Amino acid sequence: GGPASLSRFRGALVAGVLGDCIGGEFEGAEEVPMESVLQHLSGLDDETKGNGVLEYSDDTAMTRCVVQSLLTRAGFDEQDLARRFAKEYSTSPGRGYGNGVIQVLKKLSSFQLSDVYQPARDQFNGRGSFGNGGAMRTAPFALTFPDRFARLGAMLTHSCSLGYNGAILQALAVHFSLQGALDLPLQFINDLIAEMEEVEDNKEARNDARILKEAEKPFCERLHRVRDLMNRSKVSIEEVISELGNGIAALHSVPTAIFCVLHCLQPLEGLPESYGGLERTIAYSLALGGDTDTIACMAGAIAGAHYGIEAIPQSWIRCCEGAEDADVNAERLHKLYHQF
Ligand code: 8NA
Ligand code: MG
Ligand code: MG
Repeated sequence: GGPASLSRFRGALVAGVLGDCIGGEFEGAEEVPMESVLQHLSGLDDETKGNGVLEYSDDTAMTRCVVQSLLTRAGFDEQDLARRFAKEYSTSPGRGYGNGVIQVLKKLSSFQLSDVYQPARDQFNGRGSFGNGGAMRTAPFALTFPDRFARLGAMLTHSCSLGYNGAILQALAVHFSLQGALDLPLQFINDLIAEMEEVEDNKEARNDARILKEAEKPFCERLHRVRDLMNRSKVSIEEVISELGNGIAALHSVPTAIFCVLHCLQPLEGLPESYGGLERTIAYSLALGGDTDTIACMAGAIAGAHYGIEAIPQSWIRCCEGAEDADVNAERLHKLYHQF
């Protein structure tokens, strides 16, 4: 509890929105020169802009559903959350949802649905989605019970273990960061590996990994790569992309987001000296290209939890749709959690 924890939680929810809104500019781009990133970011300081000019996408739209559901139901309620996802999609279908998840969201609108997890199970010939759509919306779960809620919250759309385990990893990363764990980066990554060793230690995970020709414990393997990259003195963008990925699969984006945060704890060559760690993290995430909005959203949430709300530039908040809402709701959710 306490003011430190409130600042961190506000930071997590607000910086997640910023990553999504600011990162949308480069979503799907194969190569993003740092120069373009810095130009985009310096445009946010332009006083003539501002007041929500950068719209949020599916990442924030779904995170807002999670927040509203937790607040309204005072806890996790899959029926309520499923209804909110479906309603949000039918109200604003143009927020850049993944091609597969749209089918789930349409089915979730149906009134006579007895099992809200069934539409997700039917995806991709019964394999379920391994996209990062479950992981991108987990920050609100990170204050308490991150693994259980993140898993259930993700399974409403992502029933493949490589999808929902990515959501668990992202929630755990935000959870540890909220507790100040990034003060000891090596301990942080080792703790995540230890947690994921257990999370991936079951039949479903091993089966999915085998079918998709991944390592026996795919997220653990990727986290080991993150640790190897952390320990290197110089790492190029190309190496990060080839080792960790920048794609729409949770496996190719959650460990990447974690790496972005770790890599940006110290000043980086090629980034303005005026930048703090939070700005560095967002800038670096965008420079990777690929699924930039989602990777910046996830990295933003982890970094925001570490640096706190005070580290976030006001001008960035003013430019991003939904950033002020996220701040107000973070306070409400923080209050609610501390009644438990
Ligand atoms: P999803 O569940 O539709 O998954 C995204 C994509 O991953 C699918 O459309 C498939 O191509 C692929 N995929 C997932 N699981 C499987 C599987 N088992 N077998 C084969 N292919 C599979 O959507 P999501 O909610 O996970 O979203 C992931 C990303 O897509 C997010 O970054 C989101 O922003 C979105 N996205 C949107 C745009 C856009 O048009 N604005 C561009 C890129 C990504
Ligand atoms: Mg998006
Ligand atoms: Mg995306």
